[in-house]
Amino acid sequence: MLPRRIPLVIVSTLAVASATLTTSGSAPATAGGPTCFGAGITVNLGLGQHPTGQRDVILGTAGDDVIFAFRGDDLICGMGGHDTIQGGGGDDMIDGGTGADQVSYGTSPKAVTVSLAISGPQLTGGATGNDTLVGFEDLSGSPYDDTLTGDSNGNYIRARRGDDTVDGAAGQDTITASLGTDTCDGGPDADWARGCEVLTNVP
Ligand SMILES: [Ca+2]
Ligand SMILES: [Ca+2]
Ligand SMILES: [Ca+2]
Repeated sequence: MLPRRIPLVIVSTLAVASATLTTSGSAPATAGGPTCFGAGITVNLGLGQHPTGQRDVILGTAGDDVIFAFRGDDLICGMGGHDTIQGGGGDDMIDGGTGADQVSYGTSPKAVTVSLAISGPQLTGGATGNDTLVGFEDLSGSPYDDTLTGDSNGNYIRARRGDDTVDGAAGQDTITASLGTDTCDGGPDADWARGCEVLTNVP
């Protein structure tokens, strides 16, 4: 666990509004992705602050954060560590940062359609808004009938309940499905899947 002086370094760097976000012990935010620059941090998890139902600009810590942003068009930076992030309602811009990060739609009230291969805004369906996802390796769906797609990297995709359609795309993917009739395609490379009723491209 890094000391809490780290966020103080981040805040001073943000004021510069440079193209990279560098902190001691943490790599820059993902190139080309959403950044926390210019908008002003409203929720600094390193300072013990909590997201609200309004528009938040959320800065994670260098450790493993679990972030739920509630409603509002949030800007969320997971930063270092293996983060699990739920944008909630609203049009969110979410950057997992470094580490194996998971974007989750676990509390979505409706089914979602999400692809990690789309770098720009994507209409995720239901009440979860038009989200922009950057820097995520792992994807977790809703309890409903989701369509979940990975990218060219090795992804961990959790379909959860519902009749889900999952496509891992390239990379060595891990797919898990739960109750419902799930259709899973591992895509190229050696993938692993569990709980899929219809399974293709998985050895
Ligand atoms: Ca991270
Ligand atoms: Ca599901
Ligand atoms: Ca993949």
